[in-house]
Amino acid sequence: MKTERFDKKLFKQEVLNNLKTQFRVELDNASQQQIYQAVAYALKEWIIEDWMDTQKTYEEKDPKILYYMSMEFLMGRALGNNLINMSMYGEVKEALDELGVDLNAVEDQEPDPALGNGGLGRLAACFLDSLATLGYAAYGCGIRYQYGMFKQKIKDGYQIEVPDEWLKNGNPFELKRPEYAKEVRFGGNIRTEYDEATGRTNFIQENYQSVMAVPFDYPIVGYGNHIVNTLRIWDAEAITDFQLDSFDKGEYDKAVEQKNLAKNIVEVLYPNDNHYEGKELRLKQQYFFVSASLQAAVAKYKKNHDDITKLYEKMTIQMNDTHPTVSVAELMRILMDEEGLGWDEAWEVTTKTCAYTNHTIMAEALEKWPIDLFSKLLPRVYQIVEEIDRRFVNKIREMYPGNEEKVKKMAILWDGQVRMAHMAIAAGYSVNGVAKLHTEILKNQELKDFYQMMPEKFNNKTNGITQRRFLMHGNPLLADWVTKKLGTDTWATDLSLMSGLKKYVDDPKAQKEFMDIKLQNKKRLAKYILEHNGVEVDPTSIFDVQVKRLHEYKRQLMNILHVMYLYNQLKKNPNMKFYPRTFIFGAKAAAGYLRAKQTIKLINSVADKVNNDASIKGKLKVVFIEDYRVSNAEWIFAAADVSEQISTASKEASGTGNMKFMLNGAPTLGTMDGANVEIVDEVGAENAFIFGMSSEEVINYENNGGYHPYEIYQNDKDIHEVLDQLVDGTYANGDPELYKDLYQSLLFGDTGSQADMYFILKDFRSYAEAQKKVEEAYRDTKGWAKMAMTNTAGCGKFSSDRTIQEYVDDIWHLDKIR
Ligand code: 26W
Repeated sequence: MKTERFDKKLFKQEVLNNLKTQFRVELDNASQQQIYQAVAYALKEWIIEDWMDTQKTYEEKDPKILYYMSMEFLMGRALGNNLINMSMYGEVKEALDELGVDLNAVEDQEPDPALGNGGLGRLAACFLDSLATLGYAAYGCGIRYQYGMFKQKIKDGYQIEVPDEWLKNGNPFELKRPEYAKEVRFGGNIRTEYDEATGRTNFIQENYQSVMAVPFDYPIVGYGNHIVNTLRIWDAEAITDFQLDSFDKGEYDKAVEQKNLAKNIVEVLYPNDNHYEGKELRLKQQYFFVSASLQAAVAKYKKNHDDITKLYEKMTIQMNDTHPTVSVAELMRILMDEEGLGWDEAWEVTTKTCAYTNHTIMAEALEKWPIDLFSKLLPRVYQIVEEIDRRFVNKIREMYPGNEEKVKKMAILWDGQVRMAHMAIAAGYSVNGVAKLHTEILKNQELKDFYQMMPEKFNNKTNGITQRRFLMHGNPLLADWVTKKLGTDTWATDLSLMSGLKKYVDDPKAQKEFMDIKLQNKKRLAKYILEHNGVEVDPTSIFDVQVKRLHEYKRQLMNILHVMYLYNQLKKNPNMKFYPRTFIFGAKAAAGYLRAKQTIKLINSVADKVNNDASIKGKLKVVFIEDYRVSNAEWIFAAADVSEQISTASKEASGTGNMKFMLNGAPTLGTMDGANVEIVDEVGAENAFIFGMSSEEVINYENNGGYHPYEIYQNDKDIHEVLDQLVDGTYANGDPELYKDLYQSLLFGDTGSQADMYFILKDFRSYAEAQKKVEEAYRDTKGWAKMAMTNTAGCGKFSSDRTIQEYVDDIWHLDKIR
């Protein structure tokens, strides 16, 4: 079907054909959704050819394969991205224009595949894009959740969670692969049996329940290279070799249980970000996709190789945070129980195969499974964990004789829990953080003991983002401008070329062009906001944006308190010097995270009041964008003037939104946290607005105490006023209770937690000052243009292509395919 060159006539024909064969409609009476499906299926025909060729090449060349194991892949829409990566976007747009169809409207019909929460899931998606683009053989391995990240509705200012039925209309891009289905077993007991013939002990799982894991493959299209990799996500089906109407009660119960297990296991993505809840179903999900993926990977290896002890030469496993770290024990199980290796051999293979990435230092994010639960659900795997722990503890004692403190701090099994990170570090051949500062904190604080014991394992891989989605697709005007200025479009695969823009930062004509594009993008977003929020915003005001998951450490609360402070000033002094400002928020709160939800309500209440107060003449607007997700994020980044990256220093491992803003020409207003530090390294402190405590200062307070927010409240009358407004009904229709918890948390803390744990009051003044500097800088039109352009020009380092190349060079050692 595919011709080397795009054939417009053929493409149009296919779209029309698909409408007929799929829906029995002509173009004229097809719905937008039907047209989307028809276009996507037409595109798939082109992709399939490359997909098959790629897989054939892999078969022939036998490269080492990466398995990127992740509970989350926050992919975002595929249609536009695939068109861009296949260099077909313009031509398909033209073809559709000729049919009287608007490609943008068609793209808008695709549900956002949102099989992820936030940073970690979106990073996985960017990595897949870069792996295919750079020509490395890789599988993403995950779960095909029936419901992805919930859709957020705002009602009366409150967040309402609505199920995300992303598969409702089917998914044109996916391919079911029942031929690769794998059985996954849970529970029961382990019977040991001595095998005279082999002289080995066999471990036999009995009375277990099982599900069939059935993979669905998604094409991951590389940019401009005809390479198509695979995201393999697993669905669950019941194994019922008995009848549901069986008269045998035991069989009947079991059949029903297994049906329920299959249904429940892939039902929904846990919407928690950075917060662990010891839910049994979550552990089931983890083992389910890990076991299926590893069984498939080992089977694939064995098809072409005889020596299982050389497995690590042909595959490597990257564990995306602790969520898939049961991989370590499961690989041991497969190697020993199914492939017949002894412990030492299996351990050697496993420890040369598995590597671990840490994405957070938040204590509440650490996964520690109760031993009870773990051992009941995964009896054989647990035996293996026990043995891994026993040997690891021996090693600790060997290295630190008599130092039981070390054992307590580092053992895998401790205090009735399985500490997943400890197992990953003990077994992994690489342990990496996701930004320089984060890795240093891991080495010197959080994982200090492990670092001292095994320093060779630790390394940093600063995160990155794909410029294909976040510039080419999200900001086509700027993308074209960059190409014109650089005289080449090869920045698409080599973002370091952006530094070539530096020579234009003082050029008045280039400055004007750049800021005109920003204005166009702000108008596009203003239109979206009007349509979705009913709020009119001024595209010439400063668009000051904070979009990310809602979490206390990210300090959206500090941002909105500062807005309240500005509003107080404006009210008292309506003629004060004030550059019009639009504060834009977008954030989902985990469904059970009350304080986060109160913060959303507060933002919306402030928005309500401020936006409707005629006395401030529209100088200040606040917008909460409903249902922040990958698709609207692309527009938001493109339209931002200011990038709010204001986490308490040391808490944000890296951040990746910060890089997307930078790419799109928005300077960072932030703390010296995560990758902000490296952004400042690249652009220079004069092209960012940095404020607040350093990570050392924060950690010092945390370790030694001495922080008293109440004193700040007493001594700073502006802060005092703002905090009092939380409990005097100003933003709560007179209800003093509504924000009482927020107020209390800042001044008094609650049981078990410090007051103002994230140092909002401590950093407030320096934040307000930095905000003042933003305003001054923005008044200087030329200076601002220069600063914005310097950010775009300086973003080269933050391509996920660079990140992936570093993983390949230092950790994975993959073979490049051409
Ligand atoms: C078990 C609950 C849970 C769920 C998600 C714990 C932890 C997570 C993730 C690790 C949270 C996450 O997305 N972390 C983010 O990872 C990004 C990619 O490395 C970083 O840029 C962010 O700073 C980090 O918060």
